[in-house]
Amino acid sequence: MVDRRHFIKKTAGSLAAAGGLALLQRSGLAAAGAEEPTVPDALPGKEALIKKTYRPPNYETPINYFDAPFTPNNRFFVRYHNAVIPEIKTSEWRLRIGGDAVRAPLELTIEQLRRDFEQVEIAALCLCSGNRRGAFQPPVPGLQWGSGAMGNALWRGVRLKDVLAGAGIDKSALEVSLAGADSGVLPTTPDFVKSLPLAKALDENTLIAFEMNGEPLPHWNGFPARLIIPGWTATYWIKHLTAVNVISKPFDGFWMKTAYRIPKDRFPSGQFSSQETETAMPITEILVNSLITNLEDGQTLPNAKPIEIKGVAWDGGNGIARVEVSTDGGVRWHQAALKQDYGRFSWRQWHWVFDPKHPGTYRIMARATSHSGDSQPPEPIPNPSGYHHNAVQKITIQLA
Ligand SMILES: Nc1nc2c(c(=O)[nH]1)N[C@H]1C(S)=C(S)[C@@H](COP(=O)(O)O)O[C@H]1N2
Ligand SMILES: [Mo]
Repeated sequence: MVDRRHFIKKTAGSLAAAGGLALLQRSGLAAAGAEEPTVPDALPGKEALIKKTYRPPNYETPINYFDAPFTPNNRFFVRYHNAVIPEIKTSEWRLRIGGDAVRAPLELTIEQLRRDFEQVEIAALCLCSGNRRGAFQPPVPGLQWGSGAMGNALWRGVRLKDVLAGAGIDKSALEVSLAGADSGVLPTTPDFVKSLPLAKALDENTLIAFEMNGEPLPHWNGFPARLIIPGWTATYWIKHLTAVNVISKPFDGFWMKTAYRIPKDRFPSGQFSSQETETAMPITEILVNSLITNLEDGQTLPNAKPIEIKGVAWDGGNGIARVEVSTDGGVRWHQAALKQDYGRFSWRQWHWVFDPKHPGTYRIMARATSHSGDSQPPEPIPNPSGYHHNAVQKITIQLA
């Protein structure tokens, strides 16, 4: 029997070559997406991912896909705040550099961007601020992400600082605001616009990327160009980038002033003083964290053979010094082996072989420590929007 779900999946798949929500909208399938359970699990051009919402598209990656050092483009998570996501033709795309603190506004085509500036490649983890929000107790409002709102990739592009140098920065410059081509359905919806402190915009690792894992960016991950801010959570990694403004005043849009903020007293300094109040600051640097990628909570395994426990660990750019694994709920810890180092902004794969002597229940935990000496807390740090969940993971498995 070809049920509706199957039909839509197939239809979505056949749209993959052309790609894009606009096609789904034209085919009338997008309307079905909002409320009905019979929506595709695979966006055009993507493999089936875990759907949180369809409009706007929010899909997380199943954690067993994190078994590779780089997350394949067609398995990479997708996160949008607004539902109107135009399909951009490279010939029509322009990047506009402006703002009140720029000397000579610039407009660049994708060819100019590729040709006129030095290209660099960097491995970096793209991590949603709200990854693991669904694990907060008590629950907090927002998308109830599991652990798959992240992905590690090799990004190729040009330095934002080189592009800004082309326009010339005035002494009055304070922040750099960033906007993409997507927008809300209603004119009243605030556009997803973010800003960076000038120093971070001028950091040599801050890129305007046009390639991901050796291929053009997928539509859903920001084609034809997006920001890469290695070490900072992905809220600043603006997709379908169209406007970069160098400004002399703190940017006061909704997504800076109201959203993506954390209490100042509970987290390390945010490095974004122009956006801080007495009590709150924007979320910025990624905290040290780890994830077990090949075991599930509640899983039953045969006792007969050794189990290789595998995972990934990351932080905001100091790099991972060690990962320890416990199988007895944190009484004893064993040092895991770290795999290849792709640079301080990449996650690091690790593994450790557990050779259980008896059947029974085991509490598996993993704990990463960065080169700065920071380690994961036993419980997540409470904050109203459920960001930065980096508590030590606890998984219970049965060996039968
Ligand atoms: N244009 C645009 N860029 C955006 C967003 C968005 O809604 N629109 N969301 C940001 C957030 S919060 C995240 S987590 C990342 C997700 O990147 P991905 O969809 O490529 O995985 O994109 C960022 N860039
Ligand atoms: Mo995010």
